[in-house]
Amino acid sequence: MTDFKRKVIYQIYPKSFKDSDGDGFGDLRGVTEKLDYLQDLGVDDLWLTPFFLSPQNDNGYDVADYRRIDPKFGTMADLEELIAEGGKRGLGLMLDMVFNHTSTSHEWFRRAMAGDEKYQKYYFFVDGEGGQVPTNWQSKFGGSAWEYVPSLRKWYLHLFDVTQADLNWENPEVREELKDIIRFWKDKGIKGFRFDVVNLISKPDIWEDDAEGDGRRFYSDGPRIHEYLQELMRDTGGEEMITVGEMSSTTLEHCIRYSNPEEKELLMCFNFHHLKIDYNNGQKWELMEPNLTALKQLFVEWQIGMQEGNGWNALFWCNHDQPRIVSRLGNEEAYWYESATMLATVIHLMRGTPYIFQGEEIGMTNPHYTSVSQYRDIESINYYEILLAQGKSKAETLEILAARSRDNGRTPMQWDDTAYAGFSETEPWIEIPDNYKMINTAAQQYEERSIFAYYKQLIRLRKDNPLVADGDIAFMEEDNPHILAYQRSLGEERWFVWNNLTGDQETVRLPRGCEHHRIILGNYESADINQEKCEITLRPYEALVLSE
Ligand code: TEU
Repeated sequence: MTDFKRKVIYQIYPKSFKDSDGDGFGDLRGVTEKLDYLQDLGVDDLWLTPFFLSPQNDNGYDVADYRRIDPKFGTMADLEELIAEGGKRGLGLMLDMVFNHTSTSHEWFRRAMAGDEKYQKYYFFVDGEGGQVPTNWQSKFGGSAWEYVPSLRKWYLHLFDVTQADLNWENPEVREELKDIIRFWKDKGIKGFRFDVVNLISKPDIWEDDAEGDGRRFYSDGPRIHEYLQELMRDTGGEEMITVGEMSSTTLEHCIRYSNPEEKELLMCFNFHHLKIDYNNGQKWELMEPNLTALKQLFVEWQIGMQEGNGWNALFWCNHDQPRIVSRLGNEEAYWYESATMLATVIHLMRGTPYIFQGEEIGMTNPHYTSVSQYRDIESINYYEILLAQGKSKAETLEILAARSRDNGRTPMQWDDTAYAGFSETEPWIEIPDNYKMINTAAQQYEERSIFAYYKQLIRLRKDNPLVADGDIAFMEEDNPHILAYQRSLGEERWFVWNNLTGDQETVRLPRGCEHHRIILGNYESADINQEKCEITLRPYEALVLSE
């Protein structure tokens, strides 16, 4: 499995992709309807977020049965059709395995609650000393990470919602159950897996309070994490699959181990450090202007670090947990096209495998909701109350949600300018941004100068040029916080990639060796290169790629 370096993966949030049966809720047949569109874009594999049986308290990340499809999304026959139709178009399917926790509606948890000791050992049911909560750890969605069960006189651990109970990977029976689930889906023709918060699965041996934080330092990249991943891959034929781990609050050292082929763990990992550069003091719910210097430093650290350690990055800006990147780091009004295409260039030509989140390829924006009633996400709704209780005004709280809510990435895919953006024939489960009349696939798919066409070119470049997949990376303009620039090289070949991260004009030096260049790609009609002075002037949000 080495072709993953040549691939571009497309993430689908099925609930918001395409509704085929008119209930306002996207489904698997909706995905099948749009396969030609995805083939035209040129992506390789499709990662679908969870559509398994679930009470949907966390939009499917609370799984009640890993082998059944939630009727809201369709049937097993629908999935089989999607696999077959995808296969005809060279599109492989990747599933999202939520193995850190199950829904409290899962049969295992229900049996545990009914007193079955075998299943209590599948989770962390803990006696608190003197009836006290076992530790002061906080749930990532707000409040304590422990819930008391009076009938058992024990507490159970939930790092996420109270209806998402953490599984006990220390128990070998749990590990065998999870391996069986992988085998089940592989047999159905699934090509790969994205493992949800997989670096949180190994918990410490003793439960202790965290005097410094919310507890994450005890369980992120926990004590037996590498052993568990190796075992899972060894026993399920991991080397035949596309595998990516979602790593929460991780380190470079661990990610090298997760993705270095010699360790036989995963092919690649997501980390989130570059998406916290607008968190004030690391706090998601405190707004701050993006720190571009920090952004650059993080890219340098992770790109060079992973290269030296022979690890592999999953490259991304957007997913179903993140605000839209053009709203966040770009300028969605004055430079919508330029900033969306520049940000795409940054990611797609670095060393790693790029992921596109549905709608990113047409420059979809945040919806700019103004009322709490427009939000659906459990985290947003919890934090609305938490922020108000902290004394923030309603207006300030709504401003924070509008910038930070995970719902920003979950609005329906904008297919055309008809009612409900062509997503559904009826009112969708979550409101569509007003700009769908202008921003939609119909307006872009066959236009020469469109964000869609630009993404298509970036994907093509990776397929046609081994340098993009296999080349080395080195950074340029390291001291200029406004320009993110790097070189890629393979053998005799060398490319230079410049990205102006700002709305101001910037002049940079043309590097030696680049006097007789060729323009590979750019998001302005022509490049402003002064050959005599050996300079390039980069206009607002300009991206420019030259080869020697
Ligand atoms: O997300 C993991 C995660 O930690 C975050 O991205 C989370 O949204 C953030 O810390 C909250 O501020 C994954 C899934 O992508 C997410 O949708 C699930 O809710 C979560 O795991 C639990 O399964």
